[in-house]
Amino acid sequence: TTESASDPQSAEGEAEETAEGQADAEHEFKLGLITPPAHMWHKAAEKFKEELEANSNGRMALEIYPSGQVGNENDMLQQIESGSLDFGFITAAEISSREEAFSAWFTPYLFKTINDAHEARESDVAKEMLGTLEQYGMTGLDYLFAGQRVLLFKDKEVKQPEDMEGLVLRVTPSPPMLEFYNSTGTSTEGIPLPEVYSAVQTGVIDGMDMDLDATITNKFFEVVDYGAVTNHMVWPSVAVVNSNTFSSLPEEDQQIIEGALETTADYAVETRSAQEEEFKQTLTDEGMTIYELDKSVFEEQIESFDEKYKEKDPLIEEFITTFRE
Ligand code: 3HB
Repeated sequence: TTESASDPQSAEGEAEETAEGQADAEHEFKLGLITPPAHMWHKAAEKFKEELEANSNGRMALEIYPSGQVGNENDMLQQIESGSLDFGFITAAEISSREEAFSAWFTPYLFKTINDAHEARESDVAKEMLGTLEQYGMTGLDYLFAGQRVLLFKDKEVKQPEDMEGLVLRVTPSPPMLEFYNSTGTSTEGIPLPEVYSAVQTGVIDGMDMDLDATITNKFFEVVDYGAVTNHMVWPSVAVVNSNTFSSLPEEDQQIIEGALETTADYAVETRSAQEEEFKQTLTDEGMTIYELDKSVFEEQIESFDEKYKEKDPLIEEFITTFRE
């Protein structure tokens, strides 16, 4: 028994080791994220914690703050910049509002699967993007994928972009995502995840850009009837850390962090890609009509996105040119 018996973790298998590790830890880091505990990214955060604490023999400890407990993503970025929060798993969508290069990840239909995107994260161009965050006092360490984007509609089975005319669609507040929808002629509202449920319930929006994991973990199936599995964009979060926190660690500890994140990223993509069919079935069982929508219906939007975004930033151009088949 340890003095940290009140720690909820101590009820679990390796609790003693973890609790002791925490008591003795040289570094006690905090990590924030917007998603609730059932979401893939929270499971990934737990994996990161486990790896970090085990591989450092308890010298490093991590406390996780899910569900936007320490603020929305913009707040978390500010806290990471100032150093009051050490780590964040922040959506690339949020980061694209600050650093345009990250928009490249939202190039429509650039990747067939999240495994392809997971591989692309190892490319020089993806790493250069992470490097752009240094100017904000943040070090971008890795990318974690939580599936691809789909479309949910309250009461209309949308089969083509024209069917969205006159609808108000929720989009994550991110310039490239808004650009894609605006090019369909749809009206968009940028609404952060925690506010989406009531927006659709009260009829402020008629549908939303979402992913299957968040559809389930936020219970959107209670308030929408149709789900078009478009898989039109991948959905990365970026693992970021305050630059001073990271660079002041000895090389060996930096490598432990990087290694723990690498294992976490692999775990996330494997787990998530294996859940695709199960998630569609869950939503069907919850009474939704789930259907596939082919890439071909968005041909015009794809072309106009590539054209517009390649001109914005050399990293975006390189990214699109490298990965567009
Ligand atoms: C979102 O749609 O804004 C969102 C979805 C996620 C995780 C975080 C944000 O799966």
